[in-house]
Amino acid sequence: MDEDPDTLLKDEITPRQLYFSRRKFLRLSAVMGVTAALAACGVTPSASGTPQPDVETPLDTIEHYNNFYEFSTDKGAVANLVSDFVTEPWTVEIGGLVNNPMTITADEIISTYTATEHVYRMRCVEGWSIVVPWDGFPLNQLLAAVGVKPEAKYIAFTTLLRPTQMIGQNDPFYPWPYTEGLRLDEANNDLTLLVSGLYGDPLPKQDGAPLRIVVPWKYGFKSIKSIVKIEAVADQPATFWDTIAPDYYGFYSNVNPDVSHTPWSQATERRLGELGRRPTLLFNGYGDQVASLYAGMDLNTNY
Ligand SMILES: Nc1nc2c(c(=O)[nH]1)N[C@H]1C(S)=C(S)[C@@H](COP(=O)(O)O)O[C@H]1N2
Ligand SMILES: [Mo]
Repeated sequence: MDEDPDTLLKDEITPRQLYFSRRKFLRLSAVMGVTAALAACGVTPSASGTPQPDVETPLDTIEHYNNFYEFSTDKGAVANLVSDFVTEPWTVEIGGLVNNPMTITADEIISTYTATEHVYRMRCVEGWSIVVPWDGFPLNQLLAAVGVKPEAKYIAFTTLLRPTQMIGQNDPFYPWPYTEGLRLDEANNDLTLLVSGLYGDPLPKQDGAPLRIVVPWKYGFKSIKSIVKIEAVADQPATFWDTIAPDYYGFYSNVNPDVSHTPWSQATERRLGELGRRPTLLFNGYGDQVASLYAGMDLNTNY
């Protein structure tokens, strides 16, 4: 970009939709040109073994197809219900078994740690998937700064509890606030991100503003939104979905086409925007980076 943005006429600015298709084109050409770019671009092997490029899901789709039960169980309704949700100021408490517990604002976290783009597949346990260019940084940077004590074996996360704005929290059926957890080594894996943006812009409220966790090799519900607490703990923490339906949604919930602990199969998925279904990959295709975390574990019983 050589032009001084101030000298550009309004109607010369590339429309957002075109900007996104241009990104798509660049990604595809990188895939065709350089084999080494395959991994960086998140290329998925197809059933036939031929690499298929992961095309980023359009922002418009990502912003209007949301699971965020604090607002609604209707995926299409969430985006319309977040307008009164106040995400500024926002405080995050980091504590438990750590040497330097801290209460820090989301702004401080965002300005202290450099966010970079990570294009990840996200696979929902319901059987759909998207490809998202997140802006974030590895959670292990923050955990190193607070100094996790050796007794800590897990990291527990908590979403804000504010039923006046998160109207879904008035439904007493659910164990609010939403909670999640990771084993410490999972939380420290470089793929696990603290995310503050999407497509180069701050995170939309419906996607978990101002800060969420993203764990791409696990079903989407592990990627907890709008967090206010991060705690290092000794014992495996209770989680929202494991509390509601432990037989369906185990603590690990690694994406696994062969283990369908839900009444429906997890073997295939519908990539939003595509016709038909594609095969689901073990660890959502991130086995190279994470399979070693589960060496010797029976994935059928540890779901
Ligand atoms: N706090 C909270 N986090 C949540 C959820 C939720 O209902 N509440 N839904 C989860 C589920 S099931 C999925 S698939 C993803 C969806 O993220 P997205 O709307 O940004 O695509 O968020 C996860 N994080
Ligand atoms: Mo999900």
